[in-house]
Amino acid sequence: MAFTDLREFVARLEHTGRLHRVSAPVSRDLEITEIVDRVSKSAGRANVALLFEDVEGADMPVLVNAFGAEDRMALALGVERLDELGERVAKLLDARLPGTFTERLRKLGTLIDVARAAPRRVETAPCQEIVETAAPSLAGLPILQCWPGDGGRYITLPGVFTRDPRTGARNVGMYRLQVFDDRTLGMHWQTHKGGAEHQHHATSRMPVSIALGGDPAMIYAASAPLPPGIDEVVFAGWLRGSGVEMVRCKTNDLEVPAQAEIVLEGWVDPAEQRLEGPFGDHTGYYSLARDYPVFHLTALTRRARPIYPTTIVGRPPQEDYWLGKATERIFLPIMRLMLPEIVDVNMPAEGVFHNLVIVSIRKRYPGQARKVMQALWGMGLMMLAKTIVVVSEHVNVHDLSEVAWRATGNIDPRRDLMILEGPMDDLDHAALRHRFGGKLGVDATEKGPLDDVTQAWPDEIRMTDEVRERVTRRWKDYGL
Ligand SMILES: Cc1cc2nc3c(=O)[nH]c(=O)nc-3n(C[C@H](O)[C@H](O)[C@H](O)COP(=O)(O)O)c2cc1C
Ligand SMILES: [Mn+2]
Repeated sequence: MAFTDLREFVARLEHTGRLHRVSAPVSRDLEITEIVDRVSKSAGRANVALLFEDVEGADMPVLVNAFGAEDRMALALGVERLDELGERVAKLLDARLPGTFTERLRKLGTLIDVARAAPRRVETAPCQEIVETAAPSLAGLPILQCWPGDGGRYITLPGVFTRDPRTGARNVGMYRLQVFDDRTLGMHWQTHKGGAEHQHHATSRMPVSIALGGDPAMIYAASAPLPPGIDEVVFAGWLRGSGVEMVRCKTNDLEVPAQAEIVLEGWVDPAEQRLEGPFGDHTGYYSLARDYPVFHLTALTRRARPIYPTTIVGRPPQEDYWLGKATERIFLPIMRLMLPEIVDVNMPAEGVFHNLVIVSIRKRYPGQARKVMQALWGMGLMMLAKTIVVVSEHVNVHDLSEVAWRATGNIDPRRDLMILEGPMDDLDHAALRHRFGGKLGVDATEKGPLDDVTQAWPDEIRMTDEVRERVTRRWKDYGL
């Protein structure tokens, strides 16, 4: 089921006991962070979405942690388990394969979903109930200072809309924005991202629009690492099962989701840079202040009574872990399409997406674990993965205790580690150079005749089925 907008999602969260309203007055400087950090790191029902209704100096509520647990992330995308999304993608990819007539008919149904995913242009939009073009200002927005060492206030849950200056193809990315003043923001699109690519090809001022809020699938889609040229708005429409309504901006020729809460219209000059940061980042460290492009505001449009959506990043786990988990589940079938030996993938919270990727594979020939690592390092934003650990197909990649056991026991470091160099995330603070550094591949699969072993590989300890069943059957007899 698709949500029309953020408030519908909020209502559903509240209705299902997944949202807590904080009516006590709170400060947008650090206090909200400390509350959210505790809530997002707690387990079970204590981890809820938070709607702060009385934020000092603001006349709109602030929504945080709406996506910060598996069930809320799944709800946002209209499923019960995130794995269902991967299953939908797998079906879509399979639809092109030949089959019997009825099979193909059924597959056609899946394809028609794609046609329904196309965005729909509308002329009037809730996000333009109020239009400020004469003297637009960010001053009315409850933009947070998240951490004590931050260089200022940051918008943290935006969809940044741009078009490729050469082809007109759209990109939407989630890139944080630092407030420089009431009309100027730092545009933190990192080197390898879609917005930076567009800027690279721009020869003059480039229109940029920023949407806050909108239906939750669209918010999520901004964070998804789709291949260049694939439109996040179509992807959001496919996730929702219905095209996203788009409206033309007032002061540039971009379109934004009509159902957004707040829209910032403006431009970026490809020649202009300014020091952005530091910012308490999702690595758990402050990212250093560096030069990034600058966004100039030309209009602020919004609903009459908007909700301001934001997120806190910091030492994991935080809300962004769940946005990433959705991506992991959705992209698994696509990885499998290229690398059919892949069984499962886990990017654990501790690895902050790019620091640790655990992959299980079906191994058939020498060097296959290395081939998988190298292919992943060549696949989209997987290029930024620092450590890739490959385990055998029967290993549960989501059980970090099992992975640590196998990955330390099953390797001879002289044979099974591969160290090479490549592009690194802008945020990697340990790389030898900014954005370039070493990568580690760990082949933690069981070794056998394929792998040049000189001593026989032992069997893993397992009880016989017969005895296991007997003991289960007789468990009460033992008085345990
Ligand atoms: C909460 C959150 C904040 C993010 N902040 C940034 C950021 O400041 N800069 C950046 O380049 N990527 C950031 N990302 C990651 C990008 O959104 C992600 O890489 C996405 O793929 C970008 O879209 P693109 O592939 O179209 O460039 C953030 C992700 C999340 C979930
Ligand atoms: Mn993109």
